[in-house]
Amino acid sequence: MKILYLFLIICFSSNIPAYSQAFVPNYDEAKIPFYTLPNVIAFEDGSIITNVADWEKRRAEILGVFSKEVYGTSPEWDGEITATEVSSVATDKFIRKEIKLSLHRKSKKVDLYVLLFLPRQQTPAPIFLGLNFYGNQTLSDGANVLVTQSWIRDNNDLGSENNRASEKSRGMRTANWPAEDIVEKGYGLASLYYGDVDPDFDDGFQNGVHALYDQERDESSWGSVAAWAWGLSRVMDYLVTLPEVDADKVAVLGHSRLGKAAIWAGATDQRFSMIISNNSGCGGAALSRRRFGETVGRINTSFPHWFSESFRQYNRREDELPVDQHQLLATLAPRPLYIASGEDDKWADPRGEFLGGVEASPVYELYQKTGIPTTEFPPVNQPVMGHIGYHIRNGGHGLLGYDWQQFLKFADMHWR
Ligand code: GTR
Repeated sequence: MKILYLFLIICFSSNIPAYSQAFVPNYDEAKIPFYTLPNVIAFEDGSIITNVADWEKRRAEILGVFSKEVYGTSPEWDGEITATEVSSVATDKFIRKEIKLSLHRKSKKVDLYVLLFLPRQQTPAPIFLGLNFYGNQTLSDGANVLVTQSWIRDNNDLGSENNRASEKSRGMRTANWPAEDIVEKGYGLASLYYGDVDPDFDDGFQNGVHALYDQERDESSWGSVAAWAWGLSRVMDYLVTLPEVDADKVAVLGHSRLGKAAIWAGATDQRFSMIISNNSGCGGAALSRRRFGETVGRINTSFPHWFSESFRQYNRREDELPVDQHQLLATLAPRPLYIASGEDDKWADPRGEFLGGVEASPVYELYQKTGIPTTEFPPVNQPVMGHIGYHIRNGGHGLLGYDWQQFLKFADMHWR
């Protein structure tokens, strides 16, 4: 009792929420609490779904629940987008363009800068579209790729200070975004800085694309993950207008928090015909009820701006969630979905990410597609690929060359 009292005093006096002080992540499979997942192919009343038409009704209900209780509801886009070419460079292998997309709504405007690599040998080209963490300038050595002017996290290695990016970061993420390998395989790559869409700090939703809308918020309003996903849809609005792009083959992908955004983008926008989640963890591909590594309570405490306020009622109450993440993955069916984990990325719960895919698979089967072709957790560096693909590679949290090689294989398998 004395100890508890002391602990509370420390929490109050240091202004740190008791949750983060008390939180100890579980990394032991044997200590996962017993849980029961909502049946992915059942209606809320328990009746089993046996056909696609019923599933699609259920799908709409499930998305409604995720909007209301998890990510928050994003507004319909009713503004206008203008595109201005900032630069264009052609090599014998690819064309690299940077385009400013200005989103106009009422008297407001937000600019998104999209970096686009298009292969020369393939028109129209299938495209991988993903948000990046540190600005377009990190994806290319090209001197004319703009250094982002948006708010950015400080990072010594990349030379960002006082929340501003610097020249030092130019080209420093090309290993994570291997544009040359991608175009060589006949695919295009489109990327934009996620902070252009919504700066990643708790700003009361005053800036980024949230600011395009009136700020009357309630507990189900869109958080940042939903805003990032919404931004991806605005880029899609633009990509579909380009003759060089095969709009039926646009894969949306993301790493980590941006993997969560990629999944939500795929769920809310059917124009994305492939979805790739890299190390997306809690609020992404991992089952929340497992409470392995990062948990709902922890993520809502560390990042209160990522999800809707209503998601917080499930802090430490995962069993009360009306949905779990396998149901979100199921809403992506029958589109190919790839889930990638890192062996040492325990925080993101690799096995929970795999199980998310396994538990989504019955819905793929309703469409006569194989989801993940095995229920056995595969060994490290041995990908499995059905209509849902999965790998766990060695190494930790990151978007690596190995991951891209599998994404390219998966795209070849489904699109060639
Ligand atoms: C972590 C967070 C994860 C993951 C990661 C990232 O701090 O707890 O959910 O999203 O950040 O985005 O790199």
